[in-house]
Amino acid sequence: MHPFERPSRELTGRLRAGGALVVLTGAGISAESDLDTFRGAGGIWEGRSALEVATPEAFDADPLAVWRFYARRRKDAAAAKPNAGHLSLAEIEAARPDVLVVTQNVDGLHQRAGTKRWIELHGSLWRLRCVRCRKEWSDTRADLGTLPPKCACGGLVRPGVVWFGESLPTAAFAAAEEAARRASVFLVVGTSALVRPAADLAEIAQASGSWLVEVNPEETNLSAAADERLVGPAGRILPRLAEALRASAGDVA
Ligand code: BV8
Ligand code: ZN
Repeated sequence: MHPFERPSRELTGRLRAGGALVVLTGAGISAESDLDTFRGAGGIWEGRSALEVATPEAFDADPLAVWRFYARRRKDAAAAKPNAGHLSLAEIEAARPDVLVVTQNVDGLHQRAGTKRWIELHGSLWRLRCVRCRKEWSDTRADLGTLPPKCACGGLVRPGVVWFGESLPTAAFAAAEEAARRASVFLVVGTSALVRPAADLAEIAQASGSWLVEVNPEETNLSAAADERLVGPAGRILPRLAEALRASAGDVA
């Protein structure tokens, strides 16, 4: 299987035949919106271990330090704009009945790009949860003011994200797994595919007959298993996929 920059006939053919498309996205799709990835050079985790800021133990030990890390990410995500990668996925979804975006990202950029059918496997920066009364709510303010925020019940509030060692939301993961089993094409965009069980969805999809396509400028530990690799940034590759699907649908390009 050679790395290409243009979608193969197998890929466009399956989608033209009305096959279900599931897209698993990671931090790489938001890189061109100037949001740092986790593990690349200059990545979010660089200079600190994820275990210092993205585990329940880290939060228990120093809620303020963890909140400072997430407050920074909220500000960056609020200032970020969806890029051509996010927008192309929303365009593909608008033209087809059966598209689902399953994201590991917590930045909310898919929703801001117009994607309607999405699953957030790792929660969202824009959800908060009280550690005492367990209430969970949405809060889209870029700046929360005093940190750490407090619930009306007086309890400490934490970011509504899934930390390492915490289970993924059961219903969300079950729905993602079900969609992976049904997918005719499973597109993996901008993820190092290291974090599990999210990364397992690719194997589940391929084992159920999906055509597994990776969109990434780098090799990952999924690259060898992929049926097709589209090598390049999502902001360049995904508009090409949208264009190939428009052309094949007979639209005037
Ligand atoms: C759990 C929080 C267990 C929010 C995150 C086996 C099974 C289950 C669990 C495990 C397992 N083995 C190990 C585990 C534990 C752990 C895990 O996977 N560890 C790994 C690191 C070894 N998993 C967990 O703890 C999970 N929980 O399973 O609990 C359990 C079971 C039962 C009962 C109780 C407990 C929870 C995992 C979720 C952790 N939370 N984030 C936040 O702060 O964001 S994970 C974190 O990594 C982010 O959410 C991120 O989405 C995720 C994955 O990172 P990527 O998105 O892939 O980003 P990365 O930087 O790594 O890669 C970027 C890629 O983009 C690169 O490939 C790059 O080349 C590419 N790129 C760059 N530019 C572009 C581009 N691509 C396209 N275009 C570009 N322009
Ligand atoms: Zn509370």
